[in-house]
Amino acid sequence: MNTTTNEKNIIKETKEEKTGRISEVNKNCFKITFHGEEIPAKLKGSFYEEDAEKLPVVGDYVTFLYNRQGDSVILSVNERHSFLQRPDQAKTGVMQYMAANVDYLFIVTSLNEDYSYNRIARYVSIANAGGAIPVVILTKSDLCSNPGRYVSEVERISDKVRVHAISAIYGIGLDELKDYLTPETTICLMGSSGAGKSTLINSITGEEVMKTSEIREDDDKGRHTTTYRKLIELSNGVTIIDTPGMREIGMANVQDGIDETFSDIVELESRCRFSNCRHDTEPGCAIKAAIESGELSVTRYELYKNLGRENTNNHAKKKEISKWAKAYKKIGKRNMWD
Ligand SMILES: Nc1nc2c(ncn2[C@@H]2O[C@H](COP(=O)(O)OP(=O)(O)OP(=O)(O)O)[C@@H](O)[C@H]2O)c(=O)[nH]1
Ligand SMILES: [Mg+2]
Repeated sequence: MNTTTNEKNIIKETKEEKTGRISEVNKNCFKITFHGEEIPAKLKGSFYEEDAEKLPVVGDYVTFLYNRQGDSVILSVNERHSFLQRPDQAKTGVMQYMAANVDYLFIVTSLNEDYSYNRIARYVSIANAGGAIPVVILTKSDLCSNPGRYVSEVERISDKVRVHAISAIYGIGLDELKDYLTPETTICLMGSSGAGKSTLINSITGEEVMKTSEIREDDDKGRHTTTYRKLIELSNGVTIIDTPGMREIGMANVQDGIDETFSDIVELESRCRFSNCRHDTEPGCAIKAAIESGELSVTRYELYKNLGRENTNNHAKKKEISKWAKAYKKIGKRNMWD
């Protein structure tokens, strides 16, 4: 790909490559944090030939040519140590790439109508698939008479999940989060609108870094106050990524994450007498035996099966779509009047 005039000018002016971190993405406009500054940047032309998953997302470390006068140019994305993705809301199987280089995914759910065991399990699988550690934060404990009940329920999803019940408003449970707030750590917050993600960030930082707003009284739903993903570097060396509330969270490309979340079920399956056991009427079925003895709960097993099924269906859709996209790209490159 040819270097554009703008790119040439920047190369002439600085000739210096720097490394920074993507703090915001807005279509083709990016912001990079670099020594406490936020620098506007665009992509080098050759990126437009790349697959979507190779484009920079919030949290990516990038090499760029620094331009003090205008947009800097992003040259490449450094290798990621974790990468969070999910299928888009329309369930077309097209993936949405959410954040990179996240150490802990804070799955934020409030202890009101928003609480959903099923949704938490989905987020946990996404964190496990993407290489981030899932931490469930049950917010608004001040509005709930028995937060402990929910904590134990979430703990039963997987032994790989950590759970904390907090109240950002009353400062309850915030001390427990200190262990995560260590220098060079990146924490990403995800969850429904109104769950209290931005409020929690403000409580952690002790400043109003993010805007928050009241939820609707009739159904406890939020107002989509945070509208784009935003990376914030705190003075203590912790990096936080706030995200807009998500209505639903689908499964695709995360079978490994589902298997990790439900590793005990995978292990039980491997103990069935027949390797192709459908856990139905086959003799020597370890799953049925575990359910009968009470070792495995039916609800949890059903959840594992449903998430797996959804993941497989969406994966098939994704493959079909990428076949179409590739064919379309090829046609697009030929002369239109051929
Ligand atoms: N009672 C109570 N209210 C809380 C708590 N945390 C947040 N809230 C309230 O919940 C409402 C929504 O909080 P936000 O922080 O804006 O929620 P959000 O998750 O960032 O929402 P989006 O930006 O829309 O995704 C606000 O009115 C907060 O004051 C809490 O611990 N207890
Ligand atoms: Mg918010």
